[in-house]
Amino acid sequence: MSKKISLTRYLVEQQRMDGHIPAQLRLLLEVVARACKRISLTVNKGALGGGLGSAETENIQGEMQKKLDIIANEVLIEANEWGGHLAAMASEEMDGIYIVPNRYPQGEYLLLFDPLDGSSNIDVNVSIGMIFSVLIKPEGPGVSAQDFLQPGNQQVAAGYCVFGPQTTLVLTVGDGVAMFTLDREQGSFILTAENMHVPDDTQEFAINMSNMRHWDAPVKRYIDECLQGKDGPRGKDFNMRWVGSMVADVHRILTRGGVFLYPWDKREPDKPGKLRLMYEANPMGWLIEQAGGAASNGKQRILEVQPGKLHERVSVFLGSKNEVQRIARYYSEA
Ligand code: AHM
Ligand code: MG
Repeated sequence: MSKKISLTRYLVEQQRMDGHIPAQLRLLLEVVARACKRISLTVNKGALGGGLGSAETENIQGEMQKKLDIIANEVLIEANEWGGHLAAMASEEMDGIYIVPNRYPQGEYLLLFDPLDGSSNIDVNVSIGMIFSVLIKPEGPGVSAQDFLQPGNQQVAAGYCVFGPQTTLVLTVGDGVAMFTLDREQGSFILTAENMHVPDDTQEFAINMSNMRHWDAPVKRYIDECLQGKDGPRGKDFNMRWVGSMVADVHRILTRGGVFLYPWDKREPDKPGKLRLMYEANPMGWLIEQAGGAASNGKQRILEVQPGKLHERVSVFLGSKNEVQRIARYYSEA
């Protein structure tokens, strides 16, 4: 790329292009990016920044919270509550919604986030990230958790930030997927890839294999065929990668293709899956679709799943289109 394009310039140009994004949405995305820079600094300091270790508290999902889960959540709320662009926020780390306090103007957007994705990787210096999704508050007075319960196809912006060897922000406003890399000397995100594309085919899958005995038949069939490689029905060898941070696994897939699976399993049969629909699967699903891939729960497009509650869970199959379609076919044949 000959001249450097900052995130600010990219968003201003998006705003100018046929009013592609409204000014308030541009502000929102800039504020989210600024919060990501702050979280990135804390992540980079590691043990020196007081961000490692357990907070000794549990979130609504019954998961132990790490100090960094709570720090990142606070950074995102503080950064976003005063700008006048939001009506309310929802997070993996908060039971209910956070309504913008009365002392600040209320905007028309709703922001959802997983402030720190891949929490089990924080203390071992492996890539982690944050994921976000933006919806428009339905018309009417006040704001309630009900206002958030919109399917993913209603998102107006979505993205994630990976805190890895590089800090990388990836986003969509419904016009393809763009990637920005944090230039630490300048303190700004610089455009480093546009129109990211997930190849239709792949020879790489990502799944937590230790859960194999708990999977249902279609997932067992799909992975079994991958493992048979050249000698099996697929006629080609597959490679496996599993970072254990969805952001890092999805980032790899957006960069070079692949398929990511977090299926329903028998460990918790009453839950539709481990990952959360509204602030993990929906934003990632939309990004992958915007890059030409597919995202399904095995039975329907993730973006068409109607959420029944804020912290709803879902099975996730996303990435290279032909693999995701194959898994969906195995479900329909089962
Ligand atoms: P988190 O948001 O609490 O970090 O949990 C979600 C993470 C995903 O990033 C990742 O894909 C998955 O959980 C890893 O699960 P497992 O521990 O089964 O490997
Ligand atoms: Mg997560």
